[in-house]
Amino acid sequence: MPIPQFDLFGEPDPGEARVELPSGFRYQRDIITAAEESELLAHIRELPFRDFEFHGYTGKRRVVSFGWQYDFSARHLQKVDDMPAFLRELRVPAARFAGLDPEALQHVLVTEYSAGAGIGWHRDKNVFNEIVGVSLLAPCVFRLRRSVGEGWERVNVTAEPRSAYLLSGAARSEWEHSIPPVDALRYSVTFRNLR
Ligand SMILES: O=C(O)CCC(=O)C(=O)O
Repeated sequence: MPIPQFDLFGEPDPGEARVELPSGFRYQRDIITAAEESELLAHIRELPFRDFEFHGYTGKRRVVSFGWQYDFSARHLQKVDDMPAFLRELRVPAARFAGLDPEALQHVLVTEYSAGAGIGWHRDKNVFNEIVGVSLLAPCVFRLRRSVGEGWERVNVTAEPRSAYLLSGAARSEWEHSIPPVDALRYSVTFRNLR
């Protein structure tokens, strides 16, 4: 069965069923300018990334956290270095888009996806509440699915560079998300608040 591709800006084809985004999912293009993206990338490239490790498995992506970090081996949150100023600045438009207080977004994860890297199906850990993700550089397919009867209901959204998405409500608690391998370097900056 074809997966609904959510075209956020185009006109629906005549006779085509309108695709419903999961409740609690929001998306907005261009929450920062191209100049701001370039400035951010200059800082991001200097961050102390390490390979993502999950129960002994090393993923293809590299990550760094600030504020708090989820330790997948110990299965708990630990306090880590405070967010650098450039991430606190990005948190302001990200929080405004999501209708949240910037100060409430106490954790940030910066992820580097080299060409060929992606992320498998998952829901974020329950220690976190809402998630606001900002995408930089290459676009990716942001896939969402939830279990319905014997199968899955699926929606795909293109996460464009400089855009933001919000996962809250059912999109956060009922739906899983994943990103298939990207074609070229992409970074995401995901802000989360703690439950
Ligand atoms: O890269 C993204 O936008 C999604 C990241 C994600 O799903 C995660 O780190 O759990």
